[in-house]
Amino acid sequence: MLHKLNARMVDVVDNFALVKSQSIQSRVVVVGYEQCGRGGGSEEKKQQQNATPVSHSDSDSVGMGVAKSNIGDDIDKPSPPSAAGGGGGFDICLPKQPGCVVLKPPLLVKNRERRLSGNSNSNSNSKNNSNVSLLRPGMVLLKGYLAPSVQQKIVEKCRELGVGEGGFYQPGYEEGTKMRLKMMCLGKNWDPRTSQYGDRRPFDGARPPDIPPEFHTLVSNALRDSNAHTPHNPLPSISSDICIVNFYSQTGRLGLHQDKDESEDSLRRGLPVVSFSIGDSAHFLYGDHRDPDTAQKLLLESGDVLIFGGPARNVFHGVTDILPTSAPNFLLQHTNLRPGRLNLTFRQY
Ligand SMILES: O=C(O)CCC(=O)C(=O)O
Repeated sequence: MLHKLNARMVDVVDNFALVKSQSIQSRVVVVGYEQCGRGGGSEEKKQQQNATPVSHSDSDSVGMGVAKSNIGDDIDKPSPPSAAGGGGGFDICLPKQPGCVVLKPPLLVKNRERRLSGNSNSNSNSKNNSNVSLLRPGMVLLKGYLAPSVQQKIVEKCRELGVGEGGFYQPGYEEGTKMRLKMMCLGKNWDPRTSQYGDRRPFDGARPPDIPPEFHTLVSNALRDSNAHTPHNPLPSISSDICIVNFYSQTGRLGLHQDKDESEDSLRRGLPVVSFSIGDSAHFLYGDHRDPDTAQKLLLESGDVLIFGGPARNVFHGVTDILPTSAPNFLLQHTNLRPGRLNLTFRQY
């Protein structure tokens, strides 16, 4: 489809270097940095909302007691688990539009996106430690920790693994009801029907893909940087052998639950869960009880890393809603990530 170039677009196109072009039959469609993909964007996001959790009074999240095993309204109608698309899994990215040309943003736009993501160096996960909040003992938020290029690589890797064997599928509970997200396990499989870890997925026998080595580095760097801000109460490091990757569409959610299917030793030692948020923002609840009314509410945005371990290891947590069109433009531009949110939680069994 030929897009009309408005005055802003002309300006944008004037300033951008063409990095990739596709000639489709006799016509080329040029789509500017702001417009290819989902549009909308996060430039207007109010970052200060996030630093301080506010008290929560939503009533539309029903808690779950044992790790993700009680049914809340984070579920869809009954049906067996299914990997979308035969042997392959659900594709978290949309097909590229024919003729859609990805343009390099000018320095001004790049710098603004880096500022929004709290990073000055897009080649590392973060060099900027100023956006660290201790939410409660053992629970640390690294705001905008993952640099844009890192977020992009994570999406690309998850997409690649997600469409293959052991990739994204829609999980369901024992009762046959489905969770309101797509899931892929790396390292070990977590089975929502039994709340247990195993080497293969019971419903199709697939082995979970390995955790990519670069993900391990990100996790240990995040823990190191988090501990630098809490030197008197450092969290133990982990050698993560499980990563649960969730993809929430814009109607996705996950009820309040505890992560307590890891080994007794891991739980006893308070080995932290390290969680990466990418794509659309989400409202995240956490608290001491499976009660949304007393839980604290936090906005998790693309690039945020949340860590909970030590005294916070058993915190109840969940996702009440996904904020539509809140993903950063750079990410949509470069990955064509579907509307929704990608979340990776790393744990050690
Ligand atoms: O999506 C999130 O931020 C939380 C995910 C989560 O709680 C889980 O996978 O156990």
